[in-house]
Amino acid sequence: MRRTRTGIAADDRLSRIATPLARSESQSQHMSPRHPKSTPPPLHRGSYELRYEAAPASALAPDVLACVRFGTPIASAADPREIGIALPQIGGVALAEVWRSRLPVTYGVSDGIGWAQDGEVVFGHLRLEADQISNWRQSTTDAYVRMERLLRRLGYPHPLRLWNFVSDINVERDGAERYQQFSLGRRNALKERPGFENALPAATAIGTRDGGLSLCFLAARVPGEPVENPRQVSAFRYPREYGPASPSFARATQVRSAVSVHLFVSGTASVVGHRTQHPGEARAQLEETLRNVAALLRHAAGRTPLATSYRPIGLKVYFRSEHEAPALIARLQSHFGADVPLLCVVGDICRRDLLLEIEGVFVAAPRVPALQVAA
Ligand code: 3EB
Repeated sequence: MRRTRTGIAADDRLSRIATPLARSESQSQHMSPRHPKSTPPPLHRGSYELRYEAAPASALAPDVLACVRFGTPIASAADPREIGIALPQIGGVALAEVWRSRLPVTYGVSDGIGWAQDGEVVFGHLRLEADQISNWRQSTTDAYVRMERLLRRLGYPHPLRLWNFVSDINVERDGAERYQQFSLGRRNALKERPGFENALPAATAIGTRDGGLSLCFLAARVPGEPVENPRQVSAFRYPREYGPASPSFARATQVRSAVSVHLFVSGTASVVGHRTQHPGEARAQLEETLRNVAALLRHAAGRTPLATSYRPIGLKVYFRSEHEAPALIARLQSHFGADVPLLCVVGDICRRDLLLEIEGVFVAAPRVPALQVAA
């Protein structure tokens, strides 16, 4: 599959964007050109969507880009779209995070990295087992460099959303927490792109106990727009007390298409300014986190003429401990609505004093009613 079907009546610009491979190398030389404030960023095609759904029992359908399961480690999946993360799931029916496309999907494994693409985006997964990691800083850099190389080669040089699952993320060795070593390694790879601080993707970094590193990524042919949170210092500008390298991620990535605006919200926790609020108090941390998410959504809606208000398509919540989780889940449902798709797992949050973290994908309907489409 080389040429992709054009699902929407694409204007010329859109079909040019979809022309794969040949141009991708040169395109990726000058990564993430920043768009002057007056020119809107290139439109995405909106070819793919996320759904949290009951984990499929049989082989994946052809339209699936990725199926991420939690708590059921997948030893060696024959299908690279099958991704397993070793974080136990709690709170009701087991859900999988399923990304689907309405364009033809092709998939494969290159340089040990599983990937699936649809001409607009690629979803991929790089796994390092414990015995492949001797130095977390160096291994993280190597993993990111490999990811970047693959993205350039496939022609999707713009990461929109990254997930980092780092075993024993709070463990301290030689005076540095593993999260800090990871952070330094990630920055050392990403800083190879000129102006990388202004084009950071949304991200999550969560601890497992499986010994290894799992890096999952969603990347696109054209860039998304980083969004920061007015209640929080940009993670990239955290003071040095949190480690020698500040974390390289944006609070969210906004992705505009002709019919909708999506917002990929990074792992969000009880951090105001740069400080943890309410250490040891899960309920209070949840309330602070909900205020952070609300502030981010307001801010994102305010800067986008197309978007009115965002509604969640799916929320994922990481709890440091199962203790208290039922009451916290009930509170989440009362805040976002009982029918919001909610995927809850137990995992270590990257700062020791944080007890929970929320990430999500939100969508805003366009302001112009004529453009509205059925969900
Ligand atoms: C915070 O606000 C909480 O290092 O990729 C959240 C999301 C956090 C992503 C990352 C870290 C990361 O600093 C921690």
